[in-house]
Amino acid sequence: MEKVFAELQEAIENGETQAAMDKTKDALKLGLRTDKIIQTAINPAFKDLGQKMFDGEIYVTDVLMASRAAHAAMYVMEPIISRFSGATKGIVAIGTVAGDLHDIGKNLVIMMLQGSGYTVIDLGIDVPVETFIDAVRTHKPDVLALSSLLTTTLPELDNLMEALVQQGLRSQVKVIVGGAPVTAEYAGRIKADAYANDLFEATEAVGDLVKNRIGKYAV
Ligand code: B1M
Repeated sequence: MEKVFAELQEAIENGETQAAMDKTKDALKLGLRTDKIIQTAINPAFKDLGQKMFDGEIYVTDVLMASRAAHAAMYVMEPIISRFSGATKGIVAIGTVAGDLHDIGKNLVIMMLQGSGYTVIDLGIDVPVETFIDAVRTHKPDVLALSSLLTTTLPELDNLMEALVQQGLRSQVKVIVGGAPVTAEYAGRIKADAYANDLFEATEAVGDLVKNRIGKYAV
């Protein structure tokens, strides 16, 4: 069992799209759960790549190839994760903030939310504050979810919170923030409603927000 995780991780790190798809199929055939596959093969692949990039062992292009392979693995799992059918539990508008092009984590959060029964409006990457504000007006989501992977784009989270207040929209939507450099402390400082560390916490936190509960991810 560990072999298939190691092989999938290796395929992703090497940017081998077909192998990543095949290994994901193998893992599913072995009866392994999608959350286990994400936690045990996909997340570690990017932890490793991040370190290698930091150490100068690989280049951005290598990471891009790996991202493609990870997306292919996620594509294989998507029908299983998103097979929830029934009335929506709530609407979530999500995007990666302006200046930030990272979307692997955001896409995992989306798959998990969809799989758990939420309607998700994906605003994409490099999303300016105005687009988030438009989405609140147009789609009236229960929750606005912001992802930031760069320290330099963290102030965008604060800008969005300020814009919501200025536009008189703050009471109409709950806000959850996440992404590697985001902390619960920062989320509290900018007066977001919740912070989540990973896709599992994000889904649980959204559940609390939709039900107006002060859950363990409130900040
Ligand atoms: Co970039 N990158 N990157 N990168 N990259 C990081 C983030 C970095 C930590 C690498 C490093 O230096 N060690 C570093 C940021 C440093 C910092 O600011 N603190 C960095 C940098 C510097 C850069 C560039 C500036 C590099 C350059 O060009 N010199 C550049 C910036 C481009 C831009 O955005 N403007 C850049 C570019 C890229 C690629 C395009 C090559 C590629 C992104 C491809 C893509 O996303 N389509 C990339 C990648 C892949 C990474 C690393 C290696 C992996 C990120 C990832 O996908 N992780 C990353 C190093 C690392 O993280 N170890 C790195 C896997 C993913 C599953 O985890 O995204 O953390 P993550 O998501 C998690 C949680 O964070 C959380 O749940 C997810 C699933 O559990 N989460 C949320 C995320 N969003 C959430 C929202 C929520 C709740 C939870 O609620 C709303």
